[in-house]
Amino acid sequence: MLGKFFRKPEAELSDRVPPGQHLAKGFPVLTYGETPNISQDKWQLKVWGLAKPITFNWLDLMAMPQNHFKADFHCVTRWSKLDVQWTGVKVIDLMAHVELDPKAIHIMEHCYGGYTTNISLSDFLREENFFAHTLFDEPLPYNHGGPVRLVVPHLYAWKSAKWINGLEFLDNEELGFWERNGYHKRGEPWSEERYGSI
Ligand SMILES: Nc1nc2c(c(=O)[nH]1)N[C@H]1C(S)=C(S)[C@@H](COP(=O)(O)O)O[C@H]1N2
Ligand SMILES: [Mo]
Repeated sequence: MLGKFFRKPEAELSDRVPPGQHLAKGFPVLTYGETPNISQDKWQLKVWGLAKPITFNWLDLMAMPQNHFKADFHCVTRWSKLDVQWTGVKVIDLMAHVELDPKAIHIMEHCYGGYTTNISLSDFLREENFFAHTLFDEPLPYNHGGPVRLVVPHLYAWKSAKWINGLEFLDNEELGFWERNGYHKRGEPWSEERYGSI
């Protein structure tokens, strides 16, 4: 049956939509707290902890290889959006400028506004992860994390830090904001790693 809004049959997309998820209409905004207003020329990404400290700014990011990405986006509150189109810089390309201490195996992602989320080094250093500054060919809007956010397609979207401003390299797993409040430490959507063991 074709409704006013055509949607592909679920079966056709079942290999794209993880268990317990449904497709969102549009691209919802999910933010805990205030939306920071950081202009491109004020934005900075600092690296510290078990890495040689370095700070990247907007021009540094623009000087790195730029790529287009198409990625599925899965929020643990059970909506998914397929084929989101972004432009940005691969995590591995930015990380080529970072000198890591070999003891670094975990990361705390820090953001303007105080949000944090943790990720292992191996989940972070994947080919498909990127720092996004453009969404569907428009500058990334503030509410979706502009000027720059991280996108980690293979984990639930709470790991995709908006307004990212810091990478803290660690030799142990510390918990970020949602992880301290009951979410899973890793958050892999195909195995429904939604909640942590309390
Ligand atoms: N800084 C920050 N990053 C964040 C969040 C947040 O509240 N603050 N929410 C997370 C959650 S739970 C989701 S689902 C996605 C939502 O991204 P969107 O608002 O662009 O859809 O951002 C993630 N990154
Ligand atoms: Mo989310």
